[in-house]
Amino acid sequence: MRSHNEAKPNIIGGEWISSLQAVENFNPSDLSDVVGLYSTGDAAAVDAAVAAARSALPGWVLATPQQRFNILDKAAAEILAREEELGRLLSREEGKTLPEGRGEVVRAGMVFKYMAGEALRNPGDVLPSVRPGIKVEVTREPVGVIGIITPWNFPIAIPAWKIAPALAYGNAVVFKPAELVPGCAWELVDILHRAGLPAGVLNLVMGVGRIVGQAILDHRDIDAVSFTGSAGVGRAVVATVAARGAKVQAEMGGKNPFVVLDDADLDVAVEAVANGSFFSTGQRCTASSRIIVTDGIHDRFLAALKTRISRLNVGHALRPETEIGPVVDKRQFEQDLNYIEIARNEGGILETGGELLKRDTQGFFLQPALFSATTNDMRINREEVFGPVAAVIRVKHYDEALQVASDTEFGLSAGIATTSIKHAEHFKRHARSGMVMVNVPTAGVDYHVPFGGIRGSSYGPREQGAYAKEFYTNVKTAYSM
Ligand code: UN1
Repeated sequence: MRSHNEAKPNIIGGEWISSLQAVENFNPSDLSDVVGLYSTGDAAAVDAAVAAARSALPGWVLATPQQRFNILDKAAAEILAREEELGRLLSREEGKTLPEGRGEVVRAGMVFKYMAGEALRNPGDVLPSVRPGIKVEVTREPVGVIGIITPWNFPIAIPAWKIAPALAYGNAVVFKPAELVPGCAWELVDILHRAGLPAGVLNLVMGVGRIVGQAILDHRDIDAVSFTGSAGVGRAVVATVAARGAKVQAEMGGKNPFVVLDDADLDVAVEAVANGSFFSTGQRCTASSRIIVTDGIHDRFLAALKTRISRLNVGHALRPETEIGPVVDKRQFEQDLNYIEIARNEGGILETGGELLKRDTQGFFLQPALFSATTNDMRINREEVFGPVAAVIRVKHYDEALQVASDTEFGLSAGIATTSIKHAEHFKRHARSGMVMVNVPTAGVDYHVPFGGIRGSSYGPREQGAYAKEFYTNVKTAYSM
């Protein structure tokens, strides 16, 4: 941390406010490349942001659906028009490949387009009362001031899918992006202001979780908190926010299974696992990390998968030939290596990968690691790694595969590769998870349908699509005669 007046400022009450402290935003593909300097806030900055949000709220609650639509739609158009530039910034600060970065920017733009429409579609119900002469109206109201805390692995899409519905349904926001990726977050807040968002409706306070994040969780004037991050932090977030009686939604980790049955199309299965386990450097809560394979296809599948992933081109995120970018930072890299060591010690066989690769820039380039001969009770199959590491578990038949798939504390996304309608339908119905994928990767989801899991993966209502209103609105029931 150092003091710097060139740093990108926090944005509070519509004003650009530089703080004395700033952090450097590094490029994980090239640690000598500093993406920029970004101000960091503190509890006082959060206080100021909450006060600004509070005073902007009444005006925003009364804004017409057309006014909200126009602002969100205009922001969407600018995000989409700047796909290449923002995609580059995203790849540069987070380390996913340029096509992945651009894809994420488009997704963020489409989220804003969708949610612009949601501002117009906020229906209620009118019902006759069970008592004579009385009318019942059920409507949805804004919740108030929302605290939004986002992770580093989707620097623009996750902020978009929390901020867009918050604004569409008439809430004001205090937003803290992950300290590793303030760049896209800053651009997004800037875009929304230039699209006409009134001052104070959306406030950006950058900085570290234990200071800025904690101040958001504890603030008595924040009515609801939406968080995405690790399971450990997520549980503490839920406990803290619920204890003061505020609304809370947390999207946390996964230990997502992908089942490969004897009757699977081999190419489909290999592609789904290569993508689901390793693309975006495996840094997705929806990544497949437990690959559950039945006896009859096990050896063929393992050989084909090993060939496919050992050829993946790992390198600088902005190079055109790169398929897998670097691990985001040293801490995550050490965590990945630690789990590779744990898996080895538990008796897993490292089929391929797991080593640090030398490239002509300095970064944490990790060859995707695949283990075989693992069992579901090993730590490698119980704890989230959040890196390019996956483990194969061999099972006898579909019933055992389903049982192993469901034997986890998590429950976000579960996949299966099969050509059998019977097994596909059974799996859709019985997999214990919020999302089920048949012959498609566990990661990489649509923006217009609900996203979320069960058990240790998620807490509170679903995100995205029309379901987002369950969190970002409160229901009111009015009786009149
Ligand atoms: C996806 O797989 O397309 O943090 C989205 C995460 C999730 C989002 C995954 N909340 O990885």
